Amino acid sequence: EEYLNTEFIGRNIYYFDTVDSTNIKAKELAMEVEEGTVVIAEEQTKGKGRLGRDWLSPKGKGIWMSIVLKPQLPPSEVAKLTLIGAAAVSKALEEIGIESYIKWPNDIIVQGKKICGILTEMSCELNMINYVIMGIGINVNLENKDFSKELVDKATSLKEIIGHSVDRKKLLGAILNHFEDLYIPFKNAGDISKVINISKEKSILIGKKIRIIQGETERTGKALDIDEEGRLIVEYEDGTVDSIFSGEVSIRGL
Ligand code: BT5
Repeated sequence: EEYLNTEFIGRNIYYFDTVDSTNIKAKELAMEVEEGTVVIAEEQTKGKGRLGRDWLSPKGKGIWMSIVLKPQLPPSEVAKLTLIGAAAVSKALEEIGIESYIKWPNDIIVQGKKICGILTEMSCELNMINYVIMGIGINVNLENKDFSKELVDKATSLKEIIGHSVDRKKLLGAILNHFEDLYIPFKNAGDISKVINISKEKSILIGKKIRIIQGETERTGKALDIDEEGRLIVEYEDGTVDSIFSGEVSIRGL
């Protein structure tokens, strides 16, 4: 509260000690709560990543939260919300002195390791969004021992980076403040110009050789840019250039 400067993002907070997933809880509440409501938990027992993957969410060590959004827009606009979330997290980290990179579309990377992931889910009807649940998971005070063997080399936390614990409330406030700041122009006027600037400035992909997985197909190419719609522009190995809306992207060789 004391860190929040927003009009409506995070003005209504549902706080849980333990939940299966804040995205699931937020979905249950979505139709009856106002826009900007945040569901947050100390621990998730079934934290979700994309495509059915798990998200490690140990008790008291992270920010595991979901924001309920109700933009009156067609579902085709929803991919942009993930970029807004990533930009807001990256800006908030900057505020506490942490340099981060955005791995389009939904990861935040610090010192080459994943520190935050975003899972955006939506419900729509008649080609309009009913609600969007934007799930954000940030590794704040996890220690090396909290990560599984397979995660320890590819994930990190703020505590690992800085060497001491970080105030989760302060960071949460900063994220929500930045989020609202970037979300309002989008909701009111479809304007994501600021978000695109941040996405490009902090992009870890632009200029790199990447692997793009979309459903069954996997291709390699080079990430050239992020366009004004938030799409990643890719040059494939055969020289053709395409822009992609979403997908699974990994940096080749990593
Ligand atoms: C994501 O999926 O990165 C989206 C994660 C979203 C988590 C938040 S927490 C609040 C809200 N409620 C939920 O239930 N979810 C959201 P994806 O790009 O598919 O990455 C998932 C992969 O990241 C896993 O397969 C692991 O390899 C790795 N991973 C799992 N837990 C991690 C962690 N705590 N930190 C870093 N990497 C992790």
